[in-house]
Amino acid sequence: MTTGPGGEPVQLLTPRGERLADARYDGYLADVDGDAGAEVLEGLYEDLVVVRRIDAEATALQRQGELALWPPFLGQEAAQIGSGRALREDDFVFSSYRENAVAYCRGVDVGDMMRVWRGCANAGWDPFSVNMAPTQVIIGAQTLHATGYAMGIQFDGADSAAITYFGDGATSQGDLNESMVFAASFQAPVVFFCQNNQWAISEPVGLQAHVPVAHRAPGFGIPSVRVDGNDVLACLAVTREALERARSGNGPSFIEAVTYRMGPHTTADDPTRYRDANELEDWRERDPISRLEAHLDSRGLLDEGLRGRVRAKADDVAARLREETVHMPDPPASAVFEHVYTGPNSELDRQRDHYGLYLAGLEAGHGHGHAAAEREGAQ
Ligand SMILES: Cc1ncc(C[n+]2csc(CCOP(=O)(O)OP(=O)(O)O)c2C)c(N)n1
Ligand SMILES: [Mg+2]
Repeated sequence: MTTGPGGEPVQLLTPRGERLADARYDGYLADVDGDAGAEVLEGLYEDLVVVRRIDAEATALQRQGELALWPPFLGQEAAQIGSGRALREDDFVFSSYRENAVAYCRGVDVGDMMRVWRGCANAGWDPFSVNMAPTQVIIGAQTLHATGYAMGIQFDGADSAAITYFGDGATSQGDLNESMVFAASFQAPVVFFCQNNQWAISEPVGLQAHVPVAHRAPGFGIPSVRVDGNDVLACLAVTREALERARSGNGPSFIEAVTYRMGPHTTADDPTRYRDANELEDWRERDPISRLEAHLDSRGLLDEGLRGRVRAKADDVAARLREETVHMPDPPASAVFEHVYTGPNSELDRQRDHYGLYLAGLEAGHGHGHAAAEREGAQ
């Protein structure tokens, strides 16, 4: 397992914005340290601010009744932007529900991002137009899909890679452990990216992992690294290294990005019931955006021009997100029966007919749609 010099997570930007030299990872930040570095840093800053705004707007839309649910990623922006911006267009992402900032990096339209959370679609975007699979809610399942896809890349003889995102809680799932066995056995070009945000709903990570979760991967024969997940440059560098390993035929890698979920698990959760407010304050001091701002400032780059440009972009994206969400047409109720199986299925047909009768009963104004459907069903 790779860590920083004192055994702590790899850090290239301190919370005060100082850039730390690193013999191993500086080579992966040649663009950041080079002549066009200012542009790269400003791009990362814009991304962080824009995705935080997407998250805030979606949270507000849920509170206003326009979304059914939203899983905030507040505090996890650097882990997602750093890794997301390390990817190539032909790589493929398999994420959980929380990686909407990665979806932004892939070019997912912000309206499409909201489709599932408004209850309008099972998958919000076309996975093949952005090379990112639909949102996965079954904890850890996407890691199997990523490993299978990576084995496909090998069969094709291509040099792209798969990356899978999951949480600390997912590391206890069989699916992830099985994925790591396969990935190691076949040296599949897959990157396992764990966002350790310290909590699996109300369960603290310490309960299920008495040692850092990154310790587990070497037992499978997979090299791992623990990185400061609130440091966008460190996340970018370690993901670039892992992708390079995958592309050059050297197999899978495991990244544990140590970060913190500043908000609730989802908008249906109240974290004040199970966690200490002091913990939140401690992590606020490690905020990923303030850290990059401090660094930009130290390089004389954080002027009103940059702030204004970034704010205008965030305003524009948020306005588009809201506009597209509130005008999203409701699908017909019968759409829930579509795409369940690839072919006809008699049980599904029976349920569809039953539901049709129920709706017809309601429309006829009996107010007993269910009873009418039951009677029909019994005949
Ligand atoms: C197989 C499975 N078991 C349980 C759940 C319920 N569940 C939803 S989110 C969650 C916690 C996941 O925590 P973690 O992996 O740390 O991801 P995070 O939500 O913190 O990003 C659980 C147990 C589920 N969705 N799928
Ligand atoms: Mg978690």
